[in-house]
Amino acid sequence: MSSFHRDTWVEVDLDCIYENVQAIQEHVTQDVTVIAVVKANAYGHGDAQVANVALEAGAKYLAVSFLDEAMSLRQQGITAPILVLGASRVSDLPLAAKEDITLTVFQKEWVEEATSAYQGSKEVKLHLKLDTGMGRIGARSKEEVAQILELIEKASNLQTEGIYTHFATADELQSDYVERQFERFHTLLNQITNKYRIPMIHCGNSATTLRFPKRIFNAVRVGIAMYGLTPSPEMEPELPFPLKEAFSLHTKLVHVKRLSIGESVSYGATYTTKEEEWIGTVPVGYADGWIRKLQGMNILVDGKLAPIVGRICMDQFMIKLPHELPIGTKVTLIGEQDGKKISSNDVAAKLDTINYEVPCMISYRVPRMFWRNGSIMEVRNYLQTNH
Ligand code: PMH
Repeated sequence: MSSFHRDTWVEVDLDCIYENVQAIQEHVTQDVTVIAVVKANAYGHGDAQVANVALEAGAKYLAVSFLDEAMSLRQQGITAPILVLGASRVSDLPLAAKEDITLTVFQKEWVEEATSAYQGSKEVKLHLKLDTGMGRIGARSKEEVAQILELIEKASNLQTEGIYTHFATADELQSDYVERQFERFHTLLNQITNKYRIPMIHCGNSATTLRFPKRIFNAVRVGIAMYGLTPSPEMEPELPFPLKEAFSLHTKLVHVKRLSIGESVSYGATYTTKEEEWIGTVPVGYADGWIRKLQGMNILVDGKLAPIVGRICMDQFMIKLPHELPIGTKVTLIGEQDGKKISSNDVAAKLDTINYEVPCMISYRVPRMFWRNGSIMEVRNYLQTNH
């Protein structure tokens, strides 16, 4: 277990993630493979810790964005299958083979190059990505899909294990666009499935999985819901089961002072006291991902809301305290105190962004503390290299 030497930390409640994955598995039935999306350090929650608990709860596959993220999981002892969702280099095929990592393919040229460049004897599993309207990566035409599958079929060391697409608007209750994507996916699949036997077919992110559990083929790629966050505010009233938010962020007051009327706080002197005020200094700043736009946000101290006053600095900011409080008093930026809660949704609303961005933006300077079965299971300080 690593140690840390600053009084600022993230808590990840792995019990919440366990329960969310179980609920998702029940929702889609046991026949459907849950692929736990743990890219970007599991949306800031800790890649290996989340992966392990998701696998314990029933997930059978993991997904990351690029090969280094998959390697990070392997280096932490994870042996479950891992799908890389983004682009990989042809020259990394031997590494993917050695580490048993599944790659996404979506270009005929890439597959052509791969079939000539990769001469290894060990088979590499591939999932073919189709672009049905996301407009990001994916083969779009019937012709290209057929050519890619044929090239892979001919290569003895490549296997098409899966075929998938990604929806752009599944979290919007207005369903026209997602219906069009479903339709295009079906059309492309129809020409393939009588010719090839592809074991895994998937199109579901969290929103699709929660809203259309009967239409998600035989696997789902679930990220945000596993972390206990709703894919969009408009889906909140529609949730088929409650989600448990796993991520919280805490710190402690490092300095407390009383300012008299007319005194200013922080860079630019943008905040001036209107009365005698108790001001607390909090050792978190924009380099921790707590960005300057959060000036004015309320956070929790002593069970009460307290506003951030003055500009947020790189490593510290100030709050207006409800009254005098001792140094060392716990401050909660995301999470609960005395029944009051600040959700990642609230931070996202303040920043005019989506909740996905909030745990992702809390930087590697902030250690993660992992709770499991009601007690601390592990602490990870990313600034220590011997973790
Ligand atoms: N599949 C793919 C291909 C993805 O890119 C993502 C998330 C997921 C599944 C999981 O989605 P969920 O978290 O909504 O369940 N990708 C992204 C992204 O690129 N930006 O925000 C989320």
